[in-house]
Amino acid sequence: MIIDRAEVIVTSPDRNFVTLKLTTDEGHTGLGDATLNGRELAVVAYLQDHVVPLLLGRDAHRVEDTWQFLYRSAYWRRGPVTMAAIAAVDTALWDIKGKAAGMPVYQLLGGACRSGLLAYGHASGKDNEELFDSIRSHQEQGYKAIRVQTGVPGLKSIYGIASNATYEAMEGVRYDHEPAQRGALPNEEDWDTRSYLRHVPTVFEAVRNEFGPELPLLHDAHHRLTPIQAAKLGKSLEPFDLFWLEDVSPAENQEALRLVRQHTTTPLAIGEIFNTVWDYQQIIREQLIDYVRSAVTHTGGISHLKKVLDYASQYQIKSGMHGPTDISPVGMAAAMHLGLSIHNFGIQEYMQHGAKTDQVFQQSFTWEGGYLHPGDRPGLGVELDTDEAGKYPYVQAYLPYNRLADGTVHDW
Ligand code: CS2
Ligand code: MG
Repeated sequence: MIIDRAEVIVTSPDRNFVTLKLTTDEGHTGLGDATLNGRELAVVAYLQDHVVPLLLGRDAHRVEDTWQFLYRSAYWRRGPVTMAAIAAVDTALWDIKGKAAGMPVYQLLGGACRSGLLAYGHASGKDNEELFDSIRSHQEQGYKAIRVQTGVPGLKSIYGIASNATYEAMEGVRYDHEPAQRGALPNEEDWDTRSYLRHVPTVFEAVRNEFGPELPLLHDAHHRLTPIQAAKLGKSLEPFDLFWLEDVSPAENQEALRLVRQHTTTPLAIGEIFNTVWDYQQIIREQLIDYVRSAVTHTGGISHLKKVLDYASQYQIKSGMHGPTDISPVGMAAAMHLGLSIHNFGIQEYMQHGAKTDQVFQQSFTWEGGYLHPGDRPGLGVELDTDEAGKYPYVQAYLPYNRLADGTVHDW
C-alpha cells in the first residue's frame, strides 16, 4: 500500500489548524494534526517543502520505519517544528493502518484499558463570583474534573481568564475558545508573581468552601514561577488537595523541580511544550513529576508519545495529555485512542472546539458523564471536509507575551 498523495491543509474556522492528509494507491486516507500555535506556517513549510517529497511512493504500513527515517535523516533533530511535522505523518499513517485493518486505532495499540477517559475542562473568572458560575456551567456540561484559573487583583489580563474584556472585543469570541489572538502582532500582558502567590490560595480556599472536598481541581501556573516560588505555591495549595499543579516553573532547567519536590506534595504536571522522550528523561527518572502533559501533536505522534508514556509507567507516572483548542480534532482523536489503550492513563484535557471547527472536522468521539471515548470507526474516526475548510483561509495570530512592571519580558 503506497502513499501516492500528500496534502498540507491549512484552515482557520475558529482558529488556525494545519492538517496533513495522506492518500494511498488503495484509496485509504489518513489525517495528522501539525498545528503549532502562533507558528503554524513554519510547520506547513517543513511539511510541504521537505517532508512531502520524501513520503510519496513509501509503503504506508511502515509506521515506525517512516518515523525513524524522518527523525534521523533530517540530521537536525527534536524541537517543536520538526516533531509536529513528524507527528502529523505518524498519526496519519496510524489512521490509514486502522482503516486498512478495519479497526479503530486503539485496537491496534493493544485495545481498551478502560471504558472511557476522565476529562477536565477550563473554568475561569476575573473574580470568585464569575469563577463559581464558570465552574457550575462546566459541571452542567458534564465535567467531573475542573481546571481553575483566576484573575489577580491589580493585573489587567492574565492567562486563562475567559472573560477578559480585551478578548470579548475580538469578534465576540470568548477567550476560552482560543489563547492566540488574530492580529499582526502579539498582545502584551502584565504579570506580578507576588500578587499572584498571595491571591491564588485564597481562591482555592473559596472554591473548596463552595464546592466541597471531592471535586478534582487543577491549576496551570503556566511556566511563570522561579523554583522557590513554585515550591511556595505548591505548599500553600496543599490544604486544598489539588489533582495537579501544572507547569510551575520553566522546564528547561529540569533540576529546578528537585527544589519544588523538597517542599511540597502537591502533584506536578509538566510537558506540554516538550517534544521528545529526551525532554523527560531526568524528571521521570528522578520522579519529579506525576503527570506527562505532552500532546500527540507536539511529541512526534502516537508512536513516540507511547514510548514516553511507557517509560513513565515504570515510575507510576500517568498521562495528562494536552488538549486545548489549538490541538485540532485530529490531534484530540489521536490522544483519545492512545489514552484508551495505555494502562497509565491519568486524565485528558478537553477544551471544546467552536461550531465552525466542528463543521470542518467530522468527528465520531463521544462525551458522556464526564468521560470521552474515541468511538469505534476504523482509524481515528475523524474526516476533514476540504470544501468547508476552504472557506476559512489562514489568519495571522500570536500568543500574548508578558512584561513585568519594570518592563522586563517574562514567561507567558
Ligand atoms: C495551556 C494552553 O491548556 C493548557 O494547559 O497551557 O492553553 C496553552 O496556553 C496553549 O496551548 C498555547 O498554545
Ligand atoms: Mg498548560
